[in-house]
This record gives sequence, C-alpha cells and structure tokens, in this order.
Amino acid sequence: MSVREVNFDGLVGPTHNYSGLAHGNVASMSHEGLVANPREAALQGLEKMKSLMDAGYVQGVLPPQQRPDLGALRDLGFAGSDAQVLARAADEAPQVLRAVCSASSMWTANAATVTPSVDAPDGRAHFTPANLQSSFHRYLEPATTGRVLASIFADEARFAHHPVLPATPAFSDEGAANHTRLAGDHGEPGVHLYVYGRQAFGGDGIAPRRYPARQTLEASQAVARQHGLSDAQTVFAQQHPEAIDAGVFHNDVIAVGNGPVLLYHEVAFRDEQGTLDALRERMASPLIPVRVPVEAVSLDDAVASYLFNSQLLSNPDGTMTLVVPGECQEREAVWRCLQDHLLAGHNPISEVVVKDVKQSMRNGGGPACLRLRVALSEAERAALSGRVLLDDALHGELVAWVERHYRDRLAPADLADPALASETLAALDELTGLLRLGSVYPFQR
Ligand code: SUG
Repeated sequence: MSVREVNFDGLVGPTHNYSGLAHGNVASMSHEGLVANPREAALQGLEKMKSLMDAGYVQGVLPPQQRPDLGALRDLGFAGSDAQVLARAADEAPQVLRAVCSASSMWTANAATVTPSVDAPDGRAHFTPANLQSSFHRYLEPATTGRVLASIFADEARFAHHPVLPATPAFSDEGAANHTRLAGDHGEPGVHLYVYGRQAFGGDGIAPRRYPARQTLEASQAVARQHGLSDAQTVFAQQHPEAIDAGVFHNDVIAVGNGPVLLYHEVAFRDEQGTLDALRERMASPLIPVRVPVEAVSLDDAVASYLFNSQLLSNPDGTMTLVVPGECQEREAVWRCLQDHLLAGHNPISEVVVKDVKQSMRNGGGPACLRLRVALSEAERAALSGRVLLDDALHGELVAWVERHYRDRLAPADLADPALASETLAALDELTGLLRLGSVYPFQR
C-alpha cells in the first residue's frame, strides 16, 4: 500500500456565513441570512479530519483564503482605507460585499482536478486549479488556490501545475467535484470519469433548464489534455439535466467512486448504461457499480440528505467505509437505503460513519465537498512541503488556533465590520506560520 489516498480537507475560514450566493444549490438558497457559527464550522471540520486520521486514513489540510477580499473590492472601484472600502461596498453593493467575504474555499473538492503520477505519461502528479467562473464569490478562489497547491506540492520532479482554464462560460470548471478516478487499487493505473453538465460548442443542446450547468465538456477535456491522459484512460459522461434541475449542481452530489466502486443514483448520468460500458471497456479491474434506484431514494431525498456526497474510503482489507453527513439519519428512506441496500448489499461497503458537518451542509457542502483527494506514493508524501499532514499535535494546534481567533456568531450584516477583516488577517498570518506555507496570501506579498 505504498500509494495511498490523502484527503486534503479545507479548513473553514473565519468569515463562514450564509449569504445565499449559490444559485442552483438548494441549501445555500434556502439558508440565506441565517446566523452562522464560524467557530463551530471549523471545529466540525477538524473533528471529521481527526476522526478519519484516528481511523488510520491519511489526512491533509488546506488553509482558508483571505476574506474579505479587499483587493477584489478595490478592483471594482471601491477606494479609501480598508474601513472605507468595506463601508462603501456595504452601502452601495451589499451583494458584492457578501461575495468577497465567502469562506467557500472550504469546499476543496472544487479547488482543483488532480491526476496521480501513476496515470500521467511523465510520472508526475498533475494539478489544475478550477476556474470556478460560474459565480463571482468562487471565481475569487483560484489564484490563491494555485499558490497554496504550488507551495505544498513544490517538488518539480514529482508535481506538475497547470494554468487555470480560461475563466469563461465555455470552459467552466469546478474541479474534482466532477471527476472520479476508478482503479482496482490506488497504485494501479486508473480510468478517469469526467462528468459535465453541458457542452459549450455543438452538441445536441440538451442541458438543464432551471439551474446552471457548472461544468462543460470542453473544460473537462482540456484538463485531461493538460494532464496527458489518453482516450483509453478517460470517459466523459453528461450529467442528467433532471438532476441538475433538482439541485445537483455538482456530480459529487449524486455519485461517489473510489477504487473499483462507483456508488451512484439512477438519475446521475444522462446515459447510465453507456457510461458504465465505457468505464468497463477501459478498466483493468472489474467495475463494481452500486446503483441506487429512484424508488429507494428520490432525487429530493438525495439532495436534502447528501447521501452521495459521502466519502468512500478504502480499507487495507478491501472493504470500504462510507462517511455520511448527519442529515442522512434524518431521512427515513435514506437511512433505510444505507442499511438495507448499501450495507447489506453485495459490495465492499461494510461500514457507515456519520459525521456532523451541519454548518457546511447549510451552504450545500457535505463531507465529500470538504476534501480534495490526492493519491500519493510514500516518496511523494515525503516530498510534500509545509506541515499539512494531520497528526495529533497539528490537530491540537489548529483547534487552539480556531478557538483563539474565530467568532461564534456571524450574520451577513456583520460582514462590513472592519474588525472582522483585521481579525481574519491576524489569524491567517499565524496560520501560515503554523502550516509552514510561506507567503500565500495577497496581504503577505
Ligand atoms: O459552490 N456553496 C458551494 C458549495 C460547494 C459544494 N461543493 C461540492 N459539491 N463539491 C457552491 O455552491 C454557498 C455560499 C453561500 O451561499 O454563502 C456556496 O458557495
């Protein structure tokens, strides 16, 4: 087991709040204006990381971003001191202020798409930060994401970093949330399943009508091309438009795969059979599809519970553990499906672990959204820069750091408070020291 999957969770930032910024994300839209608890959000995330580390999985951590993004406000013409910039934005463009305060970088499944070294022709692991151009608040992330990834995966002999795709609708890219690598084992060559919501150029025009499709075929193809993947290693499948219109804004809200297992809802793919056939044709090991039919879990239940936004983790004995959000316990059909269909079925899933990530869930981010998976060999893990692999000491220091710096109450009206901006900068400055990341933030440069 020299190659292991490392889950890099995003640390929730001090400005975590509910601003209703994500059109098509039912949870974000319905929780707009709620008072958030950034401290609890960060501690829930750290508790998930710690418990997975304690269970023997390799756990990494990625830092939050600098918010409020005062640079973005200045680019948009707000001038003066930091306090004046914030006050003017709050007065003249409250929606813009909310966007530049979002802690959305916590959902690191959208940070980048990663190809492990075993699949790349040059034997290096490849990274492309997602452009996240679908929404203004997330479009602000890739520049810092790129710097963070370059500072952690710094060894050029082992890691390759690609430019963000052109931030325009035709190349709309939301990263690993729409990408799944399937292989018999993490160290074996894998097949890459890219799921897109719409085709920008040509195609038959079938796309969602109600909510936006955030990933294009052209973006997925460009990422695969950057990483040097061949046709024999890739499958491009269209997400079912009905699913997007029901609130499935990323494929990871309706499917999750790991190793040879693909757990998916009947309405995940526009062409279910064609997708499975294409995977089977390419995979060296037999694919293990685990299909959840509509009769077992409706699309609405899938979206409300985030059953498929679970982490599917491989265990050394070949079994798998499914880490589900607490909301799965609250929906009877979903809980029954977990017990009767998944745990009792003929598949490697042998354990269900429930995690409380409610603060993130209210913005549409479940356990799987909170992590970026990177399969790394032992030598690659040893070559990481910074102090980003979790151990007891780092966990303890991060908990203390959160307790020292985070508020336990944040309403959208608090975002204009200049004290929040200075508190955040002080916290992040300390954090880069703790994680030994160097100067990754605009205010440090
Ligand atoms: O992009 N929510 C995020 C949630 C991302 C979840 N990620 C995955 N499925 N991989 C989004 O929709 C809401 C922020 C707000 O409303 O304040 C938000 O951006």
